[in-house]
Amino acid sequence: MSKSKEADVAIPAIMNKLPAEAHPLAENPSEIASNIAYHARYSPHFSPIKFAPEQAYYATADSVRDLLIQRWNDTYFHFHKVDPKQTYYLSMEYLQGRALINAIGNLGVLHSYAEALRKLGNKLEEVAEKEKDAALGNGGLGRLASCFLDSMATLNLPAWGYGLRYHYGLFKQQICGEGQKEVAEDWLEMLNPWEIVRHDVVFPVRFFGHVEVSPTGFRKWVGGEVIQALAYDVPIPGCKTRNTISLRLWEAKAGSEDFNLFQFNDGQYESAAQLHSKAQQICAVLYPGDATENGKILRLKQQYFLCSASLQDIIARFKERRCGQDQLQWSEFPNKVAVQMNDTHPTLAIPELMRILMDDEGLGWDEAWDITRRTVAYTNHTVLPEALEKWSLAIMSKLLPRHVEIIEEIDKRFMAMVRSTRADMESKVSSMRILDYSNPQKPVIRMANLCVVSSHTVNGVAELHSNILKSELFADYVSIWPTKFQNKTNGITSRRWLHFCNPKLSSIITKWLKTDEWITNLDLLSGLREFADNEELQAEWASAKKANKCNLAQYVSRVTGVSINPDSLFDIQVKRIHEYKRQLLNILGAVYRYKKLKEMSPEERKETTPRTIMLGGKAFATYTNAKRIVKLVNDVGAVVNNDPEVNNYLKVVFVPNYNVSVAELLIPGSELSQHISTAGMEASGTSNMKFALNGCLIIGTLDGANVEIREEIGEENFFLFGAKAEEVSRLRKEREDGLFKPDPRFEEAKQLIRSGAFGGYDYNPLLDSLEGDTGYGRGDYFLVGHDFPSYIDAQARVDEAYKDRRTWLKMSIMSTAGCGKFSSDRTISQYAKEIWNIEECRVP
Ligand code: F58
Repeated sequence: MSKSKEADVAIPAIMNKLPAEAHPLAENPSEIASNIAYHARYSPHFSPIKFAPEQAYYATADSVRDLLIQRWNDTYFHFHKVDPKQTYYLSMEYLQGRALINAIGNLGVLHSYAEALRKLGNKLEEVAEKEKDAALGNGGLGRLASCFLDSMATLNLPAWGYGLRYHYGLFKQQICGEGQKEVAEDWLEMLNPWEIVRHDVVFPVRFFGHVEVSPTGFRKWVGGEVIQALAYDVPIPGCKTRNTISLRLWEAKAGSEDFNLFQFNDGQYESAAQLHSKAQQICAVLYPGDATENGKILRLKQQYFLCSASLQDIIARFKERRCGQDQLQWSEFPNKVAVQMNDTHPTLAIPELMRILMDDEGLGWDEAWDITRRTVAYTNHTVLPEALEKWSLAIMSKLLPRHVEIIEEIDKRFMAMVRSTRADMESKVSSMRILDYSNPQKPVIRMANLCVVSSHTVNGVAELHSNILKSELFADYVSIWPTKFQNKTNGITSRRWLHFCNPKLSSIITKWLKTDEWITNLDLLSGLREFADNEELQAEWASAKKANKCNLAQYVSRVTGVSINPDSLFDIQVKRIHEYKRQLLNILGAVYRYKKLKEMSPEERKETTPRTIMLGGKAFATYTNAKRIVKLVNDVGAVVNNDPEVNNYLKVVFVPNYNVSVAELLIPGSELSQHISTAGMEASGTSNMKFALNGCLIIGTLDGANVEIREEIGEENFFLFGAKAEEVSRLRKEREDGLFKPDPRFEEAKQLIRSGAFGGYDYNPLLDSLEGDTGYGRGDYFLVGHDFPSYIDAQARVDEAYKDRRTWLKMSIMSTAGCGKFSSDRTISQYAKEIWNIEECRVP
């Protein structure tokens, strides 16, 4: 080993000088440093000679864990003693991202940890970067669940999350010549210091089998395969409070009794451990492909595994807290338990609760139904028809025969109720009922209908979206249950999405507001409005933004090799790639800009506003057009960025592997962000809130939460364009009737791509989705062509506005100042009051 290499890996001298002593609850830098040294020495995960950032990360995390566990225990005991009504949030997805900075920040020891690590010869930021993202989700829905947990803890609410402990979370995206490549991401590869395995919390979960009927008519589900669900708890610390709640993730296991030693010794290794291998499949990956029947069964198994384990656990706790009482009062259950279903993925919680209450606890239908209905509530996150879950009755009957009986009974009783009370709705019954026999060969269960019929409350995630639910998707139900439907506009946690990811802007805000109370009371940001014109604030604001842009430019250069100019306008669109989100509109706009720049004289170019357009996001592995869009962005970037005539004025960058940690870098460095979905199609969006909160201006349509953001920050601070939601169906109709006349600028942009200017790949199939008037995947369903001219005009307004630095800075400050409403603390308080009926339960 060379000398310098040796020095690299040797334990720093300070580690030997510092006492390696356990100080599990330390809050001052010296004791924290000793505690980290203690963990490096006595809970080693590596050979003992190293203390490089990776080793430092694990020792630091172990040290933080001590403090977390103390508070998490205190919270558990406190809830147990007080026995308040508690909410259980059921979600197939959580996009937690990294935990270290968030944990020490919320615990109020961030600076002490930074100082302790400095004493040990490390930088907190470098150590924190060693953590892999926990990416147990696809996108907005999963990240929302994670923001909600942070707010539940911060608001001292008695609430828990339940989810699955996937071994491979969302894939890692690599960009190669062909475009996106998906690579498995083993986030648990080394070990996960943020979880506590609970060997005492294990429940059996059955699949397949059949229903036995006793002579008295009692029904019982038996046989099939039984897999064990084992709990892993992830402590979730609140901010400025001792309350630390749990995210309980289930892992699937088979027991030693299921291991056939005889077969194994006979050389039949696979069949000896068959159940182990089936158990292993359940939590192997997030969202397994469901094109095949096997894939469908596996996805359904995952959903049921989450629901069954969580409900058994909830019921066990309900009973435990009532032990000693002569008779359990089941009617009390909904006064103690609220279950929130994050979209339809955990719908099986409904028949599962019914099954447990009837078959295991011996309640009758009416009582079980009353309890279930008063317990569960459902959040809808989409109106896209292809995203509304439907399960084949045949598959469901095979996997969950007892649940199918229960679902059929719910369906039957629902139809009877409608027919007996609303004869006028007879014609609607077939579309409202749960079972859909429109193809009698292949009947399906409509999960959203099951949710609506069985929940006491149904909510959308932004005002526009909730109104669309009420007036379109669920309109018929509204006429039966007018008070069942609510709106809960989404929110984001200001801790992760401003305070921790943008410390520079955060300090400026605290300085000008003369308090850091805004971190837990985001409405206080409105106090910035009075300083929006102040030159001193504007100068500080601009310098924080510039520093963040430089930081981002370094990152982009590291991961893509493209150098970008921190003085150009940083324009970002990051989100899952989907045709309705219209990344294609963005890239067509970029192509049009490139073409115009090429046509200009060098003098004319100097008058333009230099731009760096960044896009990022993952495409579903089987979504062909989304993958073509990824490739197109990369191909356009390769040409534009290497064109010496224009590359001082325009760069197009695809930022690979967009995830929570990448978002934490991109958002603080952004100046303009694009939220440009076809109106009516994005339920809410939450990154729009994150960008606006960080002083980034939005170019966007009147869709999802954009509508409310624009209202809050002022229409003069928002670059609006495009068709409105109520115009969309008319515009589609007009197009079908051949009335659409494309703007010549739109034709120019498409033509340039078709000409092969961006390489030899055949983009015709992608661009053809924008042509014609009708047909599947044609006729420009997402109205890119219709909105293109107003988009280009809005972009021209952006270029002009950016030239006026003071006005731009004022708009940026006004954006942040107007974001108080979008705190997930506000959203969660509303759920607590208006849906769950739960109250604060603060640990003393
Ligand atoms: C998103 N849905 C909405 N679904 O699209 C977005 O507008 C909203 O802000 C967000 O929920 C939070 O309410 C979403 O992310 C998914 O990721 C599905 C997960 C299951 C597979 C299909 C996509």
